[in-house]
Amino acid sequence: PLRKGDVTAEEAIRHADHLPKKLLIDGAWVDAQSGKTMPVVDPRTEEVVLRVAEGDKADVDAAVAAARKAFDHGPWPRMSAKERGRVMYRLADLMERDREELAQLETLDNGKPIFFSRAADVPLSFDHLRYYAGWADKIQGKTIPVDGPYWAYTLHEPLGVVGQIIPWNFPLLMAAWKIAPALACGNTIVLKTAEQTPLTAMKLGQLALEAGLPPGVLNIISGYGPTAGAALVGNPGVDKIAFTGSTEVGRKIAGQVAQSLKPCTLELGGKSPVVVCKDVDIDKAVADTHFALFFNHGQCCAAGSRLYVHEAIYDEFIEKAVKAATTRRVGDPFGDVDQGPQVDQDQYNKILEYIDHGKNEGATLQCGGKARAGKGYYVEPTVFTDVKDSMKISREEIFGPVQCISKWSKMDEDSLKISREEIFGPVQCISKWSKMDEVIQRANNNAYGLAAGVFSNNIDEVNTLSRGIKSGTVWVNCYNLYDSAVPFGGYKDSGLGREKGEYALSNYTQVKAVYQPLVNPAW
Ligand code: TXE
Repeated sequence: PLRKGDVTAEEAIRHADHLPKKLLIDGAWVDAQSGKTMPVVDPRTEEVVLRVAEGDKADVDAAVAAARKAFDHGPWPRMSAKERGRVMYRLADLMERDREELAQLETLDNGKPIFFSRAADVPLSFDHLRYYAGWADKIQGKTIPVDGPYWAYTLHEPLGVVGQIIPWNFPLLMAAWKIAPALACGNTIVLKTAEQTPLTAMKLGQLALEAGLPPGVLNIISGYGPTAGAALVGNPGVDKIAFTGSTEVGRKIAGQVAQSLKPCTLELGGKSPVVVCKDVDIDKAVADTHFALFFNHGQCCAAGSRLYVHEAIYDEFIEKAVKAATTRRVGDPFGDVDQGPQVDQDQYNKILEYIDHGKNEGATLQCGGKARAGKGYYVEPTVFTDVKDSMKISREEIFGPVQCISKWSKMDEDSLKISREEIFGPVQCISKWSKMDEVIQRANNNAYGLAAGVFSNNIDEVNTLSRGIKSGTVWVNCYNLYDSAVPFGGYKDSGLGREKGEYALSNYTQVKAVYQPLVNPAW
């Protein structure tokens, strides 16, 4: 728990000063071959706090060569699976040991409140390492009975060198989601961090070396997308690409890797619908749906960004949702706040443009709707109501603290006497259940399909909605749970494949079938 004022940005900057600020290639921290560096901007002040190496194609090629050597000749894919697991457990322990430093670096880099870095990002990250450390010695094939005097078995072998590209919204956690399953399966890695947030991955790289990860197994490149990122995707020495980021870039990457038939997993954007039925505890539903959207300042791919509230509770719900938004404490993320600045100028501008669209398209602005005066990328918590599905703010990912609420209604099946009471005669009552279908249709009438929320105390509604909505995750009467053991990924334009849980192991292994005679024919 946060003790107000118990940490300052200066302390975090001191931690950052001790980071290598270089590229991790083949177990050593090196400058970019070009000698170039790039700025790390503090989103609270818009000022450059330090500079880190800016890797590009030459550095990516060197990192891929190091990862190739580590895979083809190094101990990592060859050591006992238990030992691989032990190294990963050690890394998790070291992350836990340095959890406070990691949390401060994350808040400095990204702008998220220190409370959330401490309570969510960092512990979820080392939990992820531990979860997959446990899998390392449980990745196994099958024995298969076959026709004739033979038997067959399968080996689940690592893919080789994997290229992983991550975004800035959960920098350490996204690094953990990517590297943990890949390491457990025996692959070697080139990880490209987001240009906005390179710091916690540098600390992670230091800890990986301290944990005994052999050189070249985890290489980390800070750099920009069109240079370093594109070079990684295009490098023929990379056997698989895993990407988290925008749908636009994901599509580009999918096109590029299709040519080389490289496997690829993509975790992309979202516009997740949340359906609130009329029988809910309104206060709890308001609190949960507020968290669904405003968590991490709306910078969540799974943010509950289209809220459909039943007409019977719409007015009361809005009144309470607006109160929740207006009482949100926005300010310096090293203080006791709920919301810090957005990550950078681009995101800040993008969100403000969407807010203008909302106003111009006729949604009702209930609160917020502008930037906070002064320095820093702060955006006021904003609530739009009467949002129509055709509006841009309802169709596209805003990725900011902008809640969009619309009304839906379910035909009240119980309203007619013949429907409520026992007739006990030859009278068949057929009613149209169209409104529930309608809200499902509205929820699905969007290009994305990452996550969804359902708030209801009626089991039929819960089942109908959670099966009807096309998304990779459905949270029922809760939101934003991310257990390491549970798969996560998207339908439709939200991506390809699943991360987390047992499912992610198949992203980092390939299956080899081996046939053998049952008896030696020479006998
Ligand atoms: O994403 P990009 P941006 C969404 C969100 C956000 C929007 C833009 O809506 O507002 O995307 O954010 C690397 N080849 N999400 O511009 O560009 C880049 O360096 C290879 C949702 O930050 O996709 C970074 O490491 N890599 C999302 C990563 O891709 C390239 C999280 C993400 O950057 C590349 C972030 C290229 N040509 C944004 N171009 C989520 N799913 O959680 C960029 N990159």
